Amino acid sequence: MSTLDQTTTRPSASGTFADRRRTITEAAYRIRHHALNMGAVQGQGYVGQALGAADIFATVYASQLSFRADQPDWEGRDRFLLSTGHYAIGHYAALAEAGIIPVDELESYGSDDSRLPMSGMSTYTPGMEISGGSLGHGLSIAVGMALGLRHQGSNARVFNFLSDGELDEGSTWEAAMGGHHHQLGNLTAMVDINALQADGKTETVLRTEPVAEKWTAFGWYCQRIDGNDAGALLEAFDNAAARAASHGQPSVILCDTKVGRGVSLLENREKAHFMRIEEHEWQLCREQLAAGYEGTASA
Ligand SMILES: Cc1ncc(C[n+]2csc(CCOP(=O)(O)OP(=O)(O)O)c2C)c(N)n1
Ligand SMILES: [Mg+2]
Repeated sequence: MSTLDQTTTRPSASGTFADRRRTITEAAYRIRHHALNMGAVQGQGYVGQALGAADIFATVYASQLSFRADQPDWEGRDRFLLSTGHYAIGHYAALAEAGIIPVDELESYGSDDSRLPMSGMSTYTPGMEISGGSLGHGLSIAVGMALGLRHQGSNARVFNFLSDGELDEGSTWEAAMGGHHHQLGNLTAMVDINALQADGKTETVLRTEPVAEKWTAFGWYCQRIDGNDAGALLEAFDNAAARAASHGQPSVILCDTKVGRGVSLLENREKAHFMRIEEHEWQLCREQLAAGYEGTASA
């Protein structure tokens, strides 16, 4: 939040690259920390995805998105669409980090009557643009929104977060064609390639590689990066914005990430899609996260 001005919270592109990267690294740490605390309340959840994608969420909210924390439905906002409803735990943590929902509310994640259900719902949560639990629909909605905003003469941008499992869905590729056909420079997709799905490794469920070549063939400006590297993320999102301005072309950023990133106990879990974590393990997770972060910060 520190880089955002108070009225219209378009993140500042000023400051050195190192400063901007540090802001993202710090936000990503807090997002991971929040996600562990949220998971601990239920003893389970999609914690691995939140840890894996924290750097992506942090980069988008701290360096790209224009929004008003106290007015989440402000018309001029950039739209962040969470296609993967089950990643909501990570998104809620990012919304709290951005000041859109209170940090104290995070502990209600997954509880009855909470505004933070386990799968993201637009009707429940401020800042949640769509209900993305039925996978493979986010990009189609994003294309429609980007088109609609352009028709309205709005400068707002649309960001769509997808998972590698969603590349199995034909609707994703129909939407990709639409984004190219309409030359939607106001649209940026990011794909969390964690090589995992509910039924096992992505390569064993449906071989989608070579992914970059596919997006390029579909007419998108495609970059593939280490999605757990804040510097690489920042550079890729900045490149995407510049490309949109110069070419009016939709962008996709393919982010290779590691499930459970930052907590070695969870990075090596065999069943990682939906994690059950024993009561005594949560504190160890927090300690491992903090130790890794302090190691990075002092490096
Ligand atoms: C249309 C649809 N089909 C199936 C499911 C059931 N489902 C929920 S999560 C998931 C895995 C999708 O892959 P991915 O998001 O890459 O999994 P992760 O990386 O989170 O393990 C599936 C198949 C669903 N929610 N929607
Ligand atoms: Mg996956």
